[in-house]
Amino acid sequence: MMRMGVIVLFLLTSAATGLHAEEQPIVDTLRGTPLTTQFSIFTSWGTAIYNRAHVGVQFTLGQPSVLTEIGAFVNNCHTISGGVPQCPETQPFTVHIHPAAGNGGPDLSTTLAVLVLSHDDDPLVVSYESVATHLRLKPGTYFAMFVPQGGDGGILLRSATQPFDYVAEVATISTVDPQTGTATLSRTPAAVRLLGLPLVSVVIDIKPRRFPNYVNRKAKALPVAVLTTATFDATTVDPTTVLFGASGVEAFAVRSSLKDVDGDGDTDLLLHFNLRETGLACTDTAAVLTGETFDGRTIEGTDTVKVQCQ
Ligand SMILES: [Ca+2]
Ligand SMILES: [Ca+2]
Ligand SMILES: [Ca+2]
Repeated sequence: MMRMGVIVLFLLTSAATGLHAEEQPIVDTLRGTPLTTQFSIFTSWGTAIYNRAHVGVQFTLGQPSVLTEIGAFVNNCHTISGGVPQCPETQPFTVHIHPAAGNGGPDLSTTLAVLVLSHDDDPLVVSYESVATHLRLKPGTYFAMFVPQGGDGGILLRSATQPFDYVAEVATISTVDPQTGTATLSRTPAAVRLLGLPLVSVVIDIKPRRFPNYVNRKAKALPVAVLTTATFDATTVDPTTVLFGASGVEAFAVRSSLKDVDGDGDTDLLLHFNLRETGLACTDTAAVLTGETFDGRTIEGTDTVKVQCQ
């Protein structure tokens, strides 16, 4: 007689899976290096960053997204002479976000954000310096350019030997001379990480069930509904996180309620905004609503307006 072993499969379900929005790497060439690593500048090599050479990493978004963190192993100090740093008051690097231009490099005529990296204030070590952000971006190709402040300079880490041998993974890097606009594009090891979250597009209705959406600037309150659809449950939106206005960052809701606004049998979210706080101007033809769901997903919706200014 054969005895059959009993195999018990434990199906583990993680509360984190599918329930909580988690930042996902858009670019990650760190090769798993602990973010606390400090590489000695004397045994580190990298792409030079200075006022005639801004260095950036290319990234592509396949869906509307929120950029949540930009970081890199960088060091800045324009001169280290005989082992002694000659940069008494170094300022942190900044990061400029640009869309890609037709030639493949960054379009410097359009700056979507300027952010300031954290700063180790130690010219002799290369540290992971980063910034948290909440930048909403459409699908497309972009560059995060590392830009020095003043006459400073430094490196974006490529490789190091202390405290351990390290070579970053390859990223698509552009080096730009901001004075001439000359841009080069290369595949180069560079220790960079960009994190993001997919943006959930929602259907909103300004002045529910009315169209066109005439906005009388003399009115006090403006009602806006987030509609429940086959793919989105508006009751999952945390009303305290919602912002609405000309660009979607202006006004918090002064009150909110759950009701079937469009009469299709499911429950929608109805919000009221103080019109004066929305920043809507006579020339605006659309308004944007942004916010988060209770489980941390970022939402965005837009609707047309006709602002009456007479
Ligand atoms: Ca440093
Ligand atoms: Ca409407
Ligand atoms: Ca409904």
